[in-house]
Amino acid sequence: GLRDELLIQDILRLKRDKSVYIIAHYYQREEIQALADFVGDSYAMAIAAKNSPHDIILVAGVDFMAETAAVLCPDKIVLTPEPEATCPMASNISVNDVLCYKKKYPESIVVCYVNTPAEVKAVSDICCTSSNAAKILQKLPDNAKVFFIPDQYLGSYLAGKLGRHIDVFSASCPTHASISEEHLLQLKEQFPDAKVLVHPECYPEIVALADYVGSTKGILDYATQSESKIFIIGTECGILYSLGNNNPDKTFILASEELICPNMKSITLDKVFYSLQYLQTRVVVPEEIRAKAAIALERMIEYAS
Ligand code: CIZ
Ligand code: SF4
Repeated sequence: GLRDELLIQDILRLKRDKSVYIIAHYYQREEIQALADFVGDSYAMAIAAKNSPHDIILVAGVDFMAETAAVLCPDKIVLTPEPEATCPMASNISVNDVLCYKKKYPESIVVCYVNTPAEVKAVSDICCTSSNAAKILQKLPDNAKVFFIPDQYLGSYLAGKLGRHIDVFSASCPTHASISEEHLLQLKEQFPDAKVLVHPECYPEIVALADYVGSTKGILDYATQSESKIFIIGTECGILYSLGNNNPDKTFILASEELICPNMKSITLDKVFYSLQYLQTRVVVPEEIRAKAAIALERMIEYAS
């Protein structure tokens, strides 16, 4: 409505006046993605933060994304419009979980999904995102004992795909868990021409029904390159904005009506406005943790490129 229009104008003015670079995730609300300087997955967001043209970065995403920017850019000011936008999967793993495993298997390699707190990255060997996990795992020695944290479904999907044993932690994403096999089968029957594109955070029985399994970026690229005109999408609904923008002639159907991440959606225009107005809330990672987490993240960037 009109109020949003005015708010967007105010945000764009503040962003320009204060030279703030806004980075948003594909799962953000449409209006937030529309006003961002950069939209991407968490890997691309990390690179964008490193290459930010401004010294103040506002991260529209959940806490681990803002922390990642703070870890990689110690000389920049990183803001979050909503410090309580957390990720339940990331919050489910602790430093102690990793240290216990390491104690048992000191020679193991701990691969942490980007969905982890900075202090967990700090005790991990290498970080990965869903767009580069397979590539990174393939570069590890064949005989290495690998502990993949925290997403059990992404971990076991990768183990199957790469044909290697991987120990996995037992957390998962409640949003991606909303897709039921029964409903997906119904949709496939209703739309027989549709290609099914799903995120590896989904349950294995959902992944098994997919034509393509991949990250948000992977899903976007697949949809754009595909000859097909209709797709069933198994990831958070925010992706529909970029899918639709890039493919105005194609139809996208969500695999569940509950593919809404409440934490991602807790970032609103109002909160972005206040964040820019008061340059709050600043995300600070204690230097001792930051320096160690940076090693895992920089290693990811090196191995993924
Ligand atoms: O890595 C990310 O950005 C997430 C959370 C999902 C994806 O597949 O891109
Ligand atoms: Fe975490 Fe799932 Fe939300 Fe992604 S969609 S931020 S994994 S809860």
